[in-house]
Amino acid sequence: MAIINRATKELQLKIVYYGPAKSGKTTNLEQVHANVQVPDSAPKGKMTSLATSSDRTLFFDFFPLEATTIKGFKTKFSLFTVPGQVIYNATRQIVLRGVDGIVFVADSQYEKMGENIETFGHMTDNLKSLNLNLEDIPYVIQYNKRDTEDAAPVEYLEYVLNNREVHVPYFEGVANKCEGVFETLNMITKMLIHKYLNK
Ligand SMILES: Nc1nc2c(ncn2[C@@H]2O[C@H](COP(=O)(O)OP(=O)(O)O)[C@@H](O)[C@H]2O)c(=O)[nH]1
Ligand SMILES: [Mg+2]
Repeated sequence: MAIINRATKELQLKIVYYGPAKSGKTTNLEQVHANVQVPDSAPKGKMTSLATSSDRTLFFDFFPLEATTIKGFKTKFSLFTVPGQVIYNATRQIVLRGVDGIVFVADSQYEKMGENIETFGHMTDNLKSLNLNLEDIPYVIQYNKRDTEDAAPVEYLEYVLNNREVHVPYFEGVANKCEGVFETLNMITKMLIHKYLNK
């Protein structure tokens, strides 16, 4: 649900980074926040934390430097992470409300495969309870932690996590070194801009 502000001629799109605990969602957001290029006239928002007890939901807004004017509207992106632990499922559901695009940050390590699959399933369920279908929401997958010793081959991850009717773009990541972070973000923003341009 894109937010259209006719007074300021802004279109606001919400991107949620979803995935199991410790897969690197917060690291992705921190890297984007630290390194994203924005126009001088529109500084990026502060990284804001919506504190739950021990895990955090983070978000910030920015206007990309590159021209992203859609039908005369400037496009602002709001990036959110969800708390990783299953006990915060209520929060994760709230964060998904009004989502326009999703980055699913998977942990490449073999031992995390069960958690990856389970979290993907919970995400689909949480969307359903908000009357949203994954099929209608642009999303990409990031296979993060490619630098770890027991990282599964990408072909395996693709087979396990990207085997739905529509095969979505995926990226390999080493988020703490900012590898794959902007490739992932650029793709989801491109997909969203494409979607709203063609409306
Ligand atoms: N080795 C490795 N560690 C990573 C990578 N990305 C994130 N981390 C680390 O993994 C831990 C969990 O990351 P975090 O972003 O907090 O995960 P979140 O729970 O999904 O938000 C932190 O210690 C990060 O520094 C990566 O690509 N490789
Ligand atoms: Mg986090």
